[in-house]
Amino acid sequence: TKTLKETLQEVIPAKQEQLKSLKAKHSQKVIGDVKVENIIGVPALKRLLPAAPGGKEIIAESMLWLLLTGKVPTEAETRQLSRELAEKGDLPTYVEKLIDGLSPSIHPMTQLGIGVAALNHDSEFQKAYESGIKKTEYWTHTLEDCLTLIARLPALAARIYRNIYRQGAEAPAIDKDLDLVGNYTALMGYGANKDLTEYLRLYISIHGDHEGGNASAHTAHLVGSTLADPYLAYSAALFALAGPLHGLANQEVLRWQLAMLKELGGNITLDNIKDYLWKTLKSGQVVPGYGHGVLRKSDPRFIALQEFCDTRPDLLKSATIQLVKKTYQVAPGVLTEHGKTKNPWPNVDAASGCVLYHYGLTEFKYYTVIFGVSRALGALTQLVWARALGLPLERPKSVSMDTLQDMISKG
Ligand code: NMX
Ligand code: MLT
Repeated sequence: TKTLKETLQEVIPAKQEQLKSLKAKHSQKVIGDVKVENIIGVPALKRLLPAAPGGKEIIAESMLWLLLTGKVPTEAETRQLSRELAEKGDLPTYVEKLIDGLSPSIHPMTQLGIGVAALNHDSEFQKAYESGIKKTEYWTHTLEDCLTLIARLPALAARIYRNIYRQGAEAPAIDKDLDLVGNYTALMGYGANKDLTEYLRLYISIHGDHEGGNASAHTAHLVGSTLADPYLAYSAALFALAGPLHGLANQEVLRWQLAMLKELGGNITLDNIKDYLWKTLKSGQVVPGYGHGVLRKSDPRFIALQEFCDTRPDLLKSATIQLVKKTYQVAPGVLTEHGKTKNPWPNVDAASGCVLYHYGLTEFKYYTVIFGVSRALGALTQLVWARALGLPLERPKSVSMDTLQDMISKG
């Protein structure tokens, strides 16, 4: 069985040639709009990618392999990657001490960003860069850092969870025979909760990537384009993810739903939900979990999470999940009538938190951290490829409004 690095070594030269030829022959050609729906869809991924032993849902390792290499991994490749990540997964003591020293009142996302940035203490890329490696070698050291970072994220994120919400709870050792998410839930103290673990496998796989242009992955790309190491680039990405228009919507949806449940009491009718939606909009707030920068239909990841719920009778009885379903019946109409958003349909965040809540992970301020563990898959893949293809420093042109007006008036 080939390792992930060996597989990448085979794939990269062809892509480098492809980029060279595209630039030489077609750099001025406009290719039109690419929609997310035109790219490989969630249902196909669910069918193709290996699950955990005994599980049904996609796991982070198979998604990472696909994202990095463009190939569907075999069962053996997936297990080998799980083991590699588990072996790299322990947190260095200096990061444990740093995180333990933070006040539990500091937001979990801030803590995650701090911990990830501090992990750059051990950056292979940084060391290799200082020793004067060639540009063609950048990607291998970047890959090393990216795999170490992905491997350590569960221990870091779980430590933050325990410090804030389960003070004094002991964490088990990382199980070398378990997948990344299996270890993550065990480290948080939910190892016995098999339903939550399966849900998190799906959640973490499908939140991993959404083109390169989403705010967090794009931030990692921008910072990475300065040749900052992957830890710094991903730490920056996490702070983009922590904004309420992006990943924090995960937490905001739950906060908004619980406030609605409290206000409506037992009266969860479609008309009452409509009124609550209008109240939210009239007070100048956005409806969290609805709208999107590029999607113009229900997010396929929202649908995948709904399907997860639809096959489990216990989930269908949950008050928060019923609320998600009822809100979906009326919110698109209300948002269309409101007339502002280009996309009145739900995004992934409209559904993701309520299942966590039902399975007992009720601390919704923590939810975006889980998104942060996941988004590393896509953002760091992009960084490896940026280095393999030698992409340049990102520097968009910036002009003042006066200059712009001048340019327009001169035609
Ligand atoms: N509720 C109320 N107003 C909305 C909503 C919404 N859910 N979505 C968009 N609008 C408004 C938006 O604020 C803007 O208003 P204005 O002209 O006053 O500035 C107008 O509609 C046009 O926005 P769009 O072009 O449709 O959306 P844009 O690309 O600017 O923003 C989001 C995309 C996702 C930021 C926006 O839809 C939003 O704020 N949604 C709620 C927050 C959310 O769920 N974010 C999570 C996104 C997914 N993720 O994980 O990152
Ligand atoms: C994401 O997964 O990052 C969101 O769907 C937002 C986006 O793609 O812009």
